[in-house]
Amino acid sequence: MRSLSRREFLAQLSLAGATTLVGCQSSPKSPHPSASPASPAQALLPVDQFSLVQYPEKLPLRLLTDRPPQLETPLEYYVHDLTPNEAFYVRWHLSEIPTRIDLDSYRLRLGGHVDKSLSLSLDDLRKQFEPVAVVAVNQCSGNQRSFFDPHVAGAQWLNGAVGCARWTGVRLKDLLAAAKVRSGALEVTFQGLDRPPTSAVANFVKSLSLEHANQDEVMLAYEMNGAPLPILNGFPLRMVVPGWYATYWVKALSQIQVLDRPFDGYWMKSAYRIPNNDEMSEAPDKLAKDTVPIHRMLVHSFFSSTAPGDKIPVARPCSLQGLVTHSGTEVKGVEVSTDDGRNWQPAQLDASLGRYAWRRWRLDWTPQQSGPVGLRVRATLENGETQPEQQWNRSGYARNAIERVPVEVV
Ligand SMILES: Nc1nc2c(c(=O)[nH]1)N[C@H]1C(S)=C(S)[C@@H](COP(=O)(O)O)O[C@H]1N2
Ligand SMILES: [Mo]
Repeated sequence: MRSLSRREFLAQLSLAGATTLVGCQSSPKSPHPSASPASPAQALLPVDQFSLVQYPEKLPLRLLTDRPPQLETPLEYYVHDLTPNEAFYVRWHLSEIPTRIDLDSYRLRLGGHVDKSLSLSLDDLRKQFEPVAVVAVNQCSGNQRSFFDPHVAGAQWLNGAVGCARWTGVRLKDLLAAAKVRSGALEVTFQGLDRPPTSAVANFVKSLSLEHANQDEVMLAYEMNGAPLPILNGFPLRMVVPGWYATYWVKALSQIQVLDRPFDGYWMKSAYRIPNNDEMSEAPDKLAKDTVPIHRMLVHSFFSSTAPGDKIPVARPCSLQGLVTHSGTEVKGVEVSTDDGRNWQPAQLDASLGRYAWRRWRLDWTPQQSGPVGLRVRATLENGETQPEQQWNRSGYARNAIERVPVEVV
């Protein structure tokens, strides 16, 4: 992809928005703002239950918290195969986030259990290492947390803490090779420029095993969809860990440390842990004793065309669609039920955008009678991994139960 100037990029977005048709809601409109913003600069109206706010370089997004910013992508933007940078969700943990970065003084430092520590400007990274690109899904561990029953504390995301982008940058393994990792190295840690308000809160530091850090697909990205990263999404450089939840995708990356021992920082040892089983699931009255750091994304599918409470006209063709997220195994099939799970029909799949991308599904449906309907969707991967009816954990992570979207045929 040729890199676009910001103005050209915005122009493309508004074009895409204006020509894409979604959903089949009758009026009054769904609680979500209407699709196809005429121009990305044009503010969408705030709608009932939540307010939209506009941050620098961003379209109006759904506000969850403002310090630190947690901003959700409204459903309408999931018409795009690559989520526009301006609409991409935002999640930070610490209140002191970078708001201005001077590229003259910015350096990425790599040190620890290596023979040759590195200190690289963004220009050095671009010039000294081979550029690579991947289309990959970035999904917060807490995406869809608001749907857990019983309710779980934490940011109450709907479906919008996920996006898919084309990330361009350099392979982490090429930097590790340049630094000559010493034998006995075990793990690699990553830290950005954000800081806690007081020393009582731990710096946001994440780790990967050295083996994972050396996989081909693990990257440090300086571009997102052909443009520099928005500051809220990690300018000038962020980790991209395809197939894994976004908690490892450290933003405004400034320090990489190679360790010869396991890392036991707060954000690995205490936070972002899940029950140690394939379903990442436990029961509220029988919490798992054994937990592990969250890792690969579980398969999950959702409706991008349709929101709870939508009114769908009777006897008119309605094109349902949505997306499947997963950790990098081919999608075998997607099934949709328009009668609350009694009958399931295969949906059509769009062409794959790449191993780590999401996959769009579509199904045309002409409802025959009016009344309330429960829409459901479930995806299965080639390795047999599929979505369960029930799944729950105390932190509200990695939700992948089969969703139900209640709508009204009118
Ligand atoms: N430096 C830094 N990087 C971070 C975080 C953070 O708090 N600080 N949060 C992580 C989490 S939990 C998520 S979900 C993603 C969100 O990425 P986004 O804001 O670009 O959507 O960033 C990850 N990288
Ligand atoms: Mo997250």
